[in-house]
Amino acid sequence: MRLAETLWLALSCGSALVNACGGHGQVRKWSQEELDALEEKWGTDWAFSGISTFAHLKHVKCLTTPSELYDIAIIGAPFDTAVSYRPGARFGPRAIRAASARQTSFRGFNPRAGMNPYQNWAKILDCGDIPVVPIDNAVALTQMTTAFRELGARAPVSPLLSKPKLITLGGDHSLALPALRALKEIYGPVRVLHFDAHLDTWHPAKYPSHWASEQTRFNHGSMFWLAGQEGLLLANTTTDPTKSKSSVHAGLRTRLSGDDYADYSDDAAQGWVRIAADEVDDVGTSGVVELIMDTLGTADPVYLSVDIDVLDPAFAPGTGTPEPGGWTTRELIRVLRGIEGLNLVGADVVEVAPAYQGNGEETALAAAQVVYEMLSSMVKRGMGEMGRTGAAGAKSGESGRDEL
Ligand SMILES: [Mn+2]
Repeated sequence: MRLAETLWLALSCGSALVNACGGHGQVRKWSQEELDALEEKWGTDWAFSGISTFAHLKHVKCLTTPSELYDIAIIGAPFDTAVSYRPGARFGPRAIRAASARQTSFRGFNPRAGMNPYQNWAKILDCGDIPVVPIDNAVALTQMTTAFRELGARAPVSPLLSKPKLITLGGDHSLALPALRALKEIYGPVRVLHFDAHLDTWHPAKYPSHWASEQTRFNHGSMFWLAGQEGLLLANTTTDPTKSKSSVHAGLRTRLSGDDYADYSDDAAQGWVRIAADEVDDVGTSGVVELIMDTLGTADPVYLSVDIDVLDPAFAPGTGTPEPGGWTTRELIRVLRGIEGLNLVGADVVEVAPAYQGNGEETALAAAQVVYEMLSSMVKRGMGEMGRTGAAGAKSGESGRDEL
């Protein structure tokens, strides 16, 4: 070795940089103080900086990281080949993540709930997307069912939960079927609270075609009919008359098949209560909340499914089957805030198809806010079980911040 090289090595590797001489099996050990200083210096993201995850949450591809535990997982299901009209919801998860950018843990306090879901007892992760196959719906259904089973059966971090909760970013609405299959295995049959312009309890034959097949039965308008057939919904499995109407639609304004109310009769026979979009004008958002809570109660497990087309196309144009005459974003959020007492065991927001809206991101912004309200309700219920309340309702003056 020439003198100059020897000198250089001695100077660099013999100095404070000694452990940075990588490539020879030496890895510098960073002290916690140094790491804290780096975090202090570079660790804060602006709303518009950083890689896009939901609300800047830590991203882990949970399906390939079975050792990673969480209390609530955000999981994308970018699938849209079971739709009956406009495709495009496969781009929903990334649009919702982008629209959630102004949600951060340091400015995440929810004044109505009196707590910050991102600084509380729950470990919340963005688990990435299920890589759903777009060219074979039978495989896609198997993939989604398998993924929800694996993610939903994992041990939670908090002793408050028996299992973690999943919030799915759709994707078209058919993903509710695999989600309910996974929930059945953990909780038994569940109730559903379904916000939508449409019934989605249609018998597959209501999509008439000479070319109908076994596979065409699985679509984004029939998944709740299929769920009932598979015994995933409480009403179809109980003889208790108080639970014969176990699930609720809210925000309906769909046209019906044929020349009568047969679709409604079919729906009622499957155990659903219907709240039309127009009813908000008569009873207000608080009346809608009352109707929902009277049916669902606070004890039974509930799956909350929000089709963004429950909103009027003026507020959410970026969706596959828009129907005029829907709720405003404010009305939907107000109703969601009123139902925080439900025992939510899983949720989704679906049918966000960003290609059909302009640059304003209205649809995805609404969906991101819906997820924030879902998270707030799930975390707040856990606080209640710990004997804590949110800051707004606290009698002892304790804050809603994480002290665990
Ligand atoms: Mn739907």
